Amino acid sequence: MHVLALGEPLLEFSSVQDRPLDAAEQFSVGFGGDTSNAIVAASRSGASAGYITRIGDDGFGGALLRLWEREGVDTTHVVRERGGRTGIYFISRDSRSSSFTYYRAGSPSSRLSPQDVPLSAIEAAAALHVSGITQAISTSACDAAFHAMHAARERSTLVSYDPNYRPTLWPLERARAVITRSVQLCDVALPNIEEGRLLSERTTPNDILRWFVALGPRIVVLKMGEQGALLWHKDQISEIAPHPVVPVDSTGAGDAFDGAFLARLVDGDSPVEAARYAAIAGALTTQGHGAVNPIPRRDAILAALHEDDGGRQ
Ligand code: KDG
Repeated sequence: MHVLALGEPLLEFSSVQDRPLDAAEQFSVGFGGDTSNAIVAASRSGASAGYITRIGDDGFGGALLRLWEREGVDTTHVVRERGGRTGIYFISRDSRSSSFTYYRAGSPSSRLSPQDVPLSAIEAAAALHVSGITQAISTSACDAAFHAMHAARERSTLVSYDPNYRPTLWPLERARAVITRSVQLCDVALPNIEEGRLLSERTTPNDILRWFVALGPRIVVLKMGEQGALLWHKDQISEIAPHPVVPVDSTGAGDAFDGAFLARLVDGDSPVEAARYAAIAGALTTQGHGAVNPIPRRDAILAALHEDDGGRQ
């Protein structure tokens, strides 16, 4: 396996109209869960990918299993809990922003624990991807994430970490403590600028980037949406230009960036090449509704990269 991820997948119900949740009438059904989104993106970019999680034996768990099977994501380490109710979330939006409402308390993934972490699979993987959302949903899931990161470090498997700070899931002070420790443990940190601002209490992109760099990862990518990204590697900061798009829905764009970045990195791209590729994956993910459907495949990303390069060979 090139890339393994651990976390909570969710079924996604996205309001078809621009309305608050109490007035929404129709939803389109999709898939979400940041680490699941990332692993699908890695697989669509050609990585052999696997997922570690717990889901229910309900219909939503079945739908997720079929998603991963269709996407070629290995499910050997997916546990189906008898009687478990897989977590779901709703996206409602007004003309300017969207908001997430979760129904995930007591979900099977909130019972993830260190016993669910497959040490031999982590040893065999090139990279392990985890996120702050998993650490926020329960103490045992937080323990599982740390156990997996420590195990990966001890086995020289690259550790990738996205803070994905969600204010509705945990208080900022606890999030900051857990995220700081996790960034210290990872090789690749993939924060976005909004959470970076809150966590670091700094304002400029360079200062935010440097706050993460000071915690010790080998590579930091600060994702800045329509502004592109800043990459830090080997004492150098590189500006990654945005791929020009008019966003329709940015759900899952950062996760797609993560998965695409890892897929290219473990395949031998330099961090700059991987980040340029991943910025396009993230941008193209904003071109449709929902987290998973619009995640682009490798060919589409390479075609857009070629265009950005002015069609040069
Ligand atoms: O990044 C998109 C995710 O936020 C979405 O898929 C749902 O994982 C999710 C979460 O917990 O917010």
